[in-house]
Amino acid sequence: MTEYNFIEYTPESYDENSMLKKSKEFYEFMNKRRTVRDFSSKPVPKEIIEIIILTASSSPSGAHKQPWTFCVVSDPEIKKQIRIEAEKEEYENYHGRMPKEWLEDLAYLGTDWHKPFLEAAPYLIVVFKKLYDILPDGTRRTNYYVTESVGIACGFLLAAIHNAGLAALTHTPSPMGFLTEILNRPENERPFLLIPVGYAAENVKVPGLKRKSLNEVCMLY
Ligand code: IYR
Repeated sequence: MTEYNFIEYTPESYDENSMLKKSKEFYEFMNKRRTVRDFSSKPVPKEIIEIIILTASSSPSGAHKQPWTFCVVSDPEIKKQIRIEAEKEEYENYHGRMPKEWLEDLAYLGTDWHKPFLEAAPYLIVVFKKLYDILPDGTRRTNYYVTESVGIACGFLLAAIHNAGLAALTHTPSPMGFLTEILNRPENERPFLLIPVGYAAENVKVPGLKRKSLNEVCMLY
């Protein structure tokens, strides 16, 4: 019979009042998170970023393959290269590649092809998804539910960034192939998200948006 390495696990448990209080507090805390596009250049200790990435990497994944690589870019030269290539693509997006409806949907965000945050933020976390693993002997081992897994890990990442009192932007320059080249990533990895991280700029402004109510997002059966 196969022996499995199952170990004891005791989840934290709380009485119902504490659960309610903790849940409300966590909701209120998470509901304060906003995407920002203006960053302070104030430095952030690298150790904080590393712990944030460990949190992201603690997220569940298909067959526990952890099919992600988080590239942390702080080198100003590499940030500049990324900005130049992202702006080239975004220029095309805003000048013909994005259909009218998309541009209309983005209008209230005030975005355009200029991406100064790619140099201003102290860190760019470039998340890659690993379609398969390459074993030391060169053979391929497939990964499962890669997009779902990396999406969940990015959710953990954004929550950890917010928990640290830092700000982030989930940026998706499109297409993102230039990130593979600039960061010299192997053939089994694909760029997934580009996340500038740092302190929000002083007096930063964000769009005045409303979130959907529980009734709009939740159906009870
Ligand atoms: N990638 C472009 C356009 C853009 C698309 C969506 I969907 C957004 O929520 C925001 C922007 C850009 O970064 O400007």
